[in-house]
Amino acid sequence: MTDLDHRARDILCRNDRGGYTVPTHGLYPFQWNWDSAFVALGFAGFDRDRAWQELETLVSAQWADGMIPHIVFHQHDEGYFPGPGVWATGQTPPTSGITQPPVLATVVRRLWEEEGADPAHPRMRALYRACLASHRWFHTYRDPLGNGLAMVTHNWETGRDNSSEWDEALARVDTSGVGSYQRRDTGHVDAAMRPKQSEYDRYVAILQFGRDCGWDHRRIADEGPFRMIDVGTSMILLRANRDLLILAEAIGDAPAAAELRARIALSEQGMDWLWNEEVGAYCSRDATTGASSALVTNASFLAFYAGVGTPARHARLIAALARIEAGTRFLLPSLEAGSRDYDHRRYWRGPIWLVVSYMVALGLAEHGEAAWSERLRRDSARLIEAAGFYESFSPETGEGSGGGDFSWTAAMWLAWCG
Ligand code: 9YW
Repeated sequence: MTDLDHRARDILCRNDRGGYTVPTHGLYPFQWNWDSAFVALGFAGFDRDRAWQELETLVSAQWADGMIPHIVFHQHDEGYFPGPGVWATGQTPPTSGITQPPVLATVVRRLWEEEGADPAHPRMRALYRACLASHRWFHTYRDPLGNGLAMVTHNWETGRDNSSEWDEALARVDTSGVGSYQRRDTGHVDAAMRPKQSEYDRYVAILQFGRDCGWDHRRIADEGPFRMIDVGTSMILLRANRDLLILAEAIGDAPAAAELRARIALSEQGMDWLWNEEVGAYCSRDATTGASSALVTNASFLAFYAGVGTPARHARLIAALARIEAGTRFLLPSLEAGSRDYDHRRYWRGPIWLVVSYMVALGLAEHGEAAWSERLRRDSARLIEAAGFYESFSPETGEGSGGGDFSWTAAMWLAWCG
């Protein structure tokens, strides 16, 4: 084991709060949904029980309607805004009222296969049921166009919080009733690495809309102030449905398998609508206006991970990757340099996030693009080697940004790039 292997394990163990892991000490003191799925991959290499437990603790907060919340507030901490009192979801344990990208089923499949793929595996079977309920929640509440894509009703649900993709939709959000509040994030890290105040007001306004309708997910989906078809969530959900289908077939759950096959076919077709021929990439679209973001982000390349696209489209995506590579030092930036509001230090407007790089690299390898996949892996390793286990990294300088000793970055070192 190398020194960095030891450090990565140590970060996961130090961020362990007993059955779940905080993303980083201070800045994010609770359990986050997709973080935990990636963190389980990190634990899997040295503590199998703890890996499963991370996922089980997450789904213990699943709502009766099937939603797996984006944050679970297991213990009190004043250091984060918006905390449980602001969300006011009335759940036990307290949670936020929105979700995050459903990577869970894909991780469950991987852990289960690593352990011999026994259909009777009790922990897999319990998590299978949780994933099925969560995917059905997406299909019931988050497919307003009936085309198998995933709508998000808050930019936080995408996990790519301040991506430029949301700017136009956010600009329409009324912030006049937001009132005063105290941000906590800028007390932990440099404000230049975080969303701007005007953006934060909009995030809070969307939250308040959900809270004011008692977290009625039907109403939020129909009338909410922010309704985007997110390319990232849509691709991740498609992949997760494929992985869940493998589990359904192994278990012998024929009705669910049939349902998942139909869902997958619908999504494969629906993805056409996200393809922007002019840009040569899959882009998010506004569910209200139908407008394409026309932006190439790291999520655009999740098409490989989801298994969608024709050879011609793949060629255009690879051309976009080559163009991005030619213009920066490290892959894969969250936004292409030169795009509107690109900023190599500001969160999801440029910095590299290793969990997205990992999913993209996996998809590239599965589609015969071994050299590109390896390039992403090597760049990710170099970033950690030079800067440490940061939340994200500048694609230009390689410097770390956001929180340090970050759980999912450590997990990516252990499970993928290290
Ligand atoms: C916030 C925890 C989360 C991630 C998100 C990332 C950030 C939290 O941190 O959001 O308060 O802004 O954008 O993807 O799950 O690591």
